[in-house]
Amino acid sequence: ASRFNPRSADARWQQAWDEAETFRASDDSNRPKAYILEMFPYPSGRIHMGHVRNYTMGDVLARYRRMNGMEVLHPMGWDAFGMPAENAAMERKVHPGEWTWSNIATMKAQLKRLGFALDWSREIATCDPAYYGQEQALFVDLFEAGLVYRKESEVNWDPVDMTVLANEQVIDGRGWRSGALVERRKLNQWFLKITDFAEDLLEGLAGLDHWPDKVKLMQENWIGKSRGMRFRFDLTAPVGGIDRFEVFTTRPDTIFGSSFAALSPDHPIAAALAAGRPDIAGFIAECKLGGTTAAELETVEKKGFDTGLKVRHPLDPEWELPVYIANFVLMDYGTGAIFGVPAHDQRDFEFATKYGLPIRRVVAPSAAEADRPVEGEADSGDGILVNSRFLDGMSVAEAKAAVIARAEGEGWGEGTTAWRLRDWGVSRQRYWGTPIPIIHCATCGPVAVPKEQLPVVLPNDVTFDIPGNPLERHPTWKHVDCPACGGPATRETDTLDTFVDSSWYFIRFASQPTDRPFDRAVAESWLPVDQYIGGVEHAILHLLYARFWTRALQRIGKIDVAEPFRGLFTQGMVTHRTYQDAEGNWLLPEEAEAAQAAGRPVKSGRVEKMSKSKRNTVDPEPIVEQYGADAVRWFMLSDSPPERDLEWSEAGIEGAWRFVQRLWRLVDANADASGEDKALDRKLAQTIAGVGQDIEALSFNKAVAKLYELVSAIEKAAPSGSRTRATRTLVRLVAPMTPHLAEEAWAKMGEAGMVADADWPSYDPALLVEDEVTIAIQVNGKLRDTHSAPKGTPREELEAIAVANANVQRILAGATPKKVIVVPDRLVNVVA
Ligand code: ANZ
Ligand code: ZN
Repeated sequence: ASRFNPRSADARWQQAWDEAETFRASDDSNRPKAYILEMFPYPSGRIHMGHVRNYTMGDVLARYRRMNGMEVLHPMGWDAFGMPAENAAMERKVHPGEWTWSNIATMKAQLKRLGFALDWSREIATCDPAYYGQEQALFVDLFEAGLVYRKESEVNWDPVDMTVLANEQVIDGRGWRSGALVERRKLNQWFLKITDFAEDLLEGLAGLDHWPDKVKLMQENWIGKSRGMRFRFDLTAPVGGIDRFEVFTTRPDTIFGSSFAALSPDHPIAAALAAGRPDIAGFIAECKLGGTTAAELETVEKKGFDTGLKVRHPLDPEWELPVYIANFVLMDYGTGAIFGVPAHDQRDFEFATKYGLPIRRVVAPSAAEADRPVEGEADSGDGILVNSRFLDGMSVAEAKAAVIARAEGEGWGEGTTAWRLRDWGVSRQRYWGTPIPIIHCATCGPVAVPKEQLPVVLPNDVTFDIPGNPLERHPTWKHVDCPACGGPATRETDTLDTFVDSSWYFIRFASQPTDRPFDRAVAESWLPVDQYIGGVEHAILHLLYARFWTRALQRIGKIDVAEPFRGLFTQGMVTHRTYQDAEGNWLLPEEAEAAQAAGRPVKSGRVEKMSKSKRNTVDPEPIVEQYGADAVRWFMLSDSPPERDLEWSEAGIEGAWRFVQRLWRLVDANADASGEDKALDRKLAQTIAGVGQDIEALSFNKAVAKLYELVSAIEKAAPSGSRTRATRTLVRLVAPMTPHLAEEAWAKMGEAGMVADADWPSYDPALLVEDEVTIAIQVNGKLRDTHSAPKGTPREELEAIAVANANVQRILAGATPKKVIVVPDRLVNVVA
C-alpha cells in the first residue's frame, strides 16, 4: 500500500489551486454570497500557531460554503503599520518598510504552505500607498462632514528620550527605554467623533444575534451609558471671579453623605488658585507625573490638596464642605469636579481615611442598620436611604429620582446621561503610519489635502538614530503650499492610529477600485461579513472602531451598511507547556529536551498561552515541513472546542498524522464491491448531516469526532457497495479539513476536476431515522435491564420480552406480576 506523501502532494495542489484561480471570488456571480474573514495578521516576522488555528477555522468554513454552492469571499492581507517596525529600524538599522515587506513575503509563503483557500488577488497591505491613500480620502470625507476635530489632549511624554510614548510603552509609570518617570503633556491632536454614535453603537448590539454575549457585554461596558445628574456648588467666597462650579454624579441619592468636594488638577479653578500659590502649583505638577492609562489612575495612591475654599451644600445652606484638588478626578469626564461620599465610593473612602474626613452612611440594608459603621471599604450595595432627611426610607432608585426632581424644581441641577466612551484620539507622533492628510496654514488654519493630491506618501529617506518623529525633522517633506491660499504652510506630521487601518479593510477587500476607496454597490453586495473570526483581545477596541467607522460612512452616505460583522467568533488560544532550568530561565521546548537528555535538571511548568517571553512557542513551519499541512490543520480542529484553549502536543500532531495516513489507506484500498450494508448507509447519512451542522455551528471538534467514527465504521465493515460508496463520499467530507489529501484521493478515484469544486454530499433524510430503539425494562419503576427492538414492536411482544427477562424473573421469584405497563418504543414497567 502506498503512503500519502504531503511533501509532494501539498505543493502540487497548492499550485493547481493557484493556477485555476479556484478561490478567486467573483463580484458578479449569481450564486448566493458568503464573506468569511479572519482578523488579518500583523506582519511581525513569522506565522505563529495562533494564526494557524484561526485561519484553519475560517478556511474550513470557506471551503464548506463553496461546496454548498456559494460564491465565497475569503481574503487575506496585512495590518502592516505600527511600532514594531520602527523599533526594528532603531535596533537593526533597517528601514521599517523593508522590514515589513520582507516579513510579509515570509509570512505569505508560510500561509500558502498551509493550503488556505484564499483569494490572494485581493491581498492588501495597509502600508501600501494604494491602501492608505484611500484611507486618507475617507479621512478627508469625515473631516468635511465635521466628524474630525482637533483639540489639546494629554500624552505620555518621556522627558529623557524627548518623545511621546504609547500607553504600552509606559511600564510602571516609566519610559520603557529611558526608564525616566513619564509626564503627562498636552499636545494638539486629532479626534474622531465616535461619541456622536454612542447611542447607535449601544443599540446596534441588540441586533447582533451571532456575536458572543461576553463581547457584547464588554462593548456595552466600554460605551458605559449611565444616568446621572449635574449640579452646582456655590463657593462661600469667589476666587478669580468664579463663584461656583458644577459636579457630575451617578449617585444623587447619596447627596447627604457628602463630606467634601474635589476638583481635577486641570480644573480652571485649580489653575486660577495656582497662579499665586507655588504650593498649589507644585501639587498640580506632581499630579501630572505618571501615565495616562485609566488602570494607572485607578491604582494610583489618592492624594489631595485642601484649597481652604468652601462650598455650600445645595440642600442645606448652613452646611459647608471643604474643597480639595484631587489627583483621581479626571478633567475629561463629567465636569472635572465631584462631591465625595466616602461611605459609598471606594476612591472617596480611601481619600477620606487619609485626610480624616467624615464617613457618613446614607444607604443601609435596612432602616435598623442606619448606624452601622462603614469600615474597611466603601459599601456600594443597594438598600434604603438613612440619615438623609426627606429621603429616609426611600429605595436608591426613588431617592435618585427625588433628588433630581428637587434640583430641577429649584434650578440648581438637572438629570443627565453620561457616557464612558471618549472621542477617539487618532494622532500618533510616529513615522510608520498613515500620514494625516491635513496642511496647517497660518492664515487658513488646518486645511484638508485636496483629493487629487492624495496619497500623501511617507518619505523614504528618514533616519531613526535619534528619538522623536522622523517626519518632524525631515528637511523638506512637511513644507508645502497651502491648498487654499497658496501661502507657505506645513504638513501635519502625526500619523493615524493603526486601528484606523483595520477599521475599514474588510470594505476594501470587498471592492478595491484604484480611483476610490471602494465601489458602493459591489461592497454592499458582499457586506456585512457573514463570519468574522479572531482573538477575544480585539473584543473592544478593534470591533468598536470598525463598527463606528462603518456607521460614520453610512451617515455621510458612502455605504448603506450599519453593522460590518454579522457573525463573530472568538477562538481560544494555543497553549503549550513551559520549561525552566535550575536557575529559573525559561527554556524553549527543544532546549528542555536537550537538557533532559544531557541529564541537566529541567523544571516542567504550567501549560500557558504560547508566548515569546515564556519561550514556550512552537514554530509551525518545521512542523508543516515534517507532517504536512493536512495533519497540522486536522490537529488544530480536533481535541478542543474552538472557543477553548488548545494544548499543542507532540502526541496530538502525531495522532493527526496517523489519522491522515489511515484515511489514505482506506481510499487507496477501496475497491468496487456490491451488496448493501444498511447500518453503514445510515452511519454515512448521519455523518453527512452531522458534519454539515457542526461546521455551520463552528463546532469543528465535533465534526472531527464524527469523521473519526465514520472512518472506524468503514474500516470494520465488510466489503459492499455501501462501503465503496461511503469511502468515496468520505473524501468530500474531509475536503474542507484535509484538502490536499482529499484532492489526491479525488484524482486517484478518477473523479473529474478538483474536489474543491465538488458539491457537498447529499443524503436521504429517511436514513437519519433510527429504526432500532432501546426499551427500558423496569420492575416497580426501577431500571433492571435494557433491550434493543425494532421501532413499532407491538405491546404484547414487548410485555412478553420484559416478563421473560432474566433479571425480571429473578426479582419476581416465581410470582405473577400484578400489572405490566408498556410505553411503546420506550419502556416496560413490571409491577410486582
Ligand atoms: C457621588 C458618588 C457617590 C459617586 C457614590 C459614586 C458613588 P461612573 O459610574 O464611572 O460614571 N466622578 C464623576 N466625575 C468624575 C471625574 N471627572 N473623575 C473621577 N471621578 C468622577 O462614575 C461616576 C462617579 O464617579 C460619580 O458619581 C462621581 O462620584 C465620580 F456612592 O458622585 B459619584
Ligand atoms: Zn492658507
